[in-house]
Amino acid sequence: MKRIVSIQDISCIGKCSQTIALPVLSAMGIETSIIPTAILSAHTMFPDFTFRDLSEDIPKIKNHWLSQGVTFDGILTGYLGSVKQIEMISGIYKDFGTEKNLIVLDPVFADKGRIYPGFDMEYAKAIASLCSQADYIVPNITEAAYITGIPYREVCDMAYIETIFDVLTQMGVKNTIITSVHIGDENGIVCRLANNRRFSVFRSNIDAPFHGTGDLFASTFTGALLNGLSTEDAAELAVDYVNETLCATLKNNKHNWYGVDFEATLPYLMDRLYAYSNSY
Ligand code: PXL
Repeated sequence: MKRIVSIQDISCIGKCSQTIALPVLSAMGIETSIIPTAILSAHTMFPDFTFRDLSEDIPKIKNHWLSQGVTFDGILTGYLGSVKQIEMISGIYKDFGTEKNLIVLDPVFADKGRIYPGFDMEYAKAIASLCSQADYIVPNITEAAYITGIPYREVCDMAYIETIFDVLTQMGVKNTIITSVHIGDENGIVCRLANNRRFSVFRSNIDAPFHGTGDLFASTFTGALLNGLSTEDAAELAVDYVNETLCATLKNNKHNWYGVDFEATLPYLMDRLYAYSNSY
């Protein structure tokens, strides 16, 4: 069985980060270890959330694992609490990264043109410096704009995306998937791989302002890669699972305003995953 470590916060209410990564990766057949970077009473869409920084624990957890000879097939990083933690994660990549394992970084700090509460431009610059250490980065379009220093545009086209890719390449980033790209009536992802191959996956736009969909994409994409899917298939599966989940959430008129019903669509994810696995 493949083993991954998911490094992101625990939000006690409001499905996102670890409370999405853990169940989704486990359901995809991957042993999922975690490093919680912070504990919040609820994700930051809630007013007055509490925040406990767990930075002190990160080196202790890392050193214990090193003393036990623990290894990972994958490292998935999401929401981090501070610039100091970015340096710690860089150390984790150096200590646990190998030629063979997979490092996926979701540089979570902004969406829809705005930086999330608690983050600033200093954080954006610091996370940009971590991007070249990952095998894949999966920023949304807002984060990609901040990381590259290119002004965010709500209405974008492929020429704009190419400008972002060019800067990311200059920064030494290997493979990038930009999410939440709206073009016309569609929403999707655009990918540029290290061998300069490009592809995109677009579906009809679903207008639903839920938190956690980026985390759902990153977890599913990473889990699919660890299950042996190609980058294209992993990205398509992740887009479709997020869309299926948004549709199911909106159909449930008792859904919460603060999170998606991804549990309801896990059977869809399993069916699709097995179909891909059997087709190779
Ligand atoms: O979904 C990303 C995310 C993760 N963790 C926390 C968040 C958010 C988005 O706002 O607030 C705490």
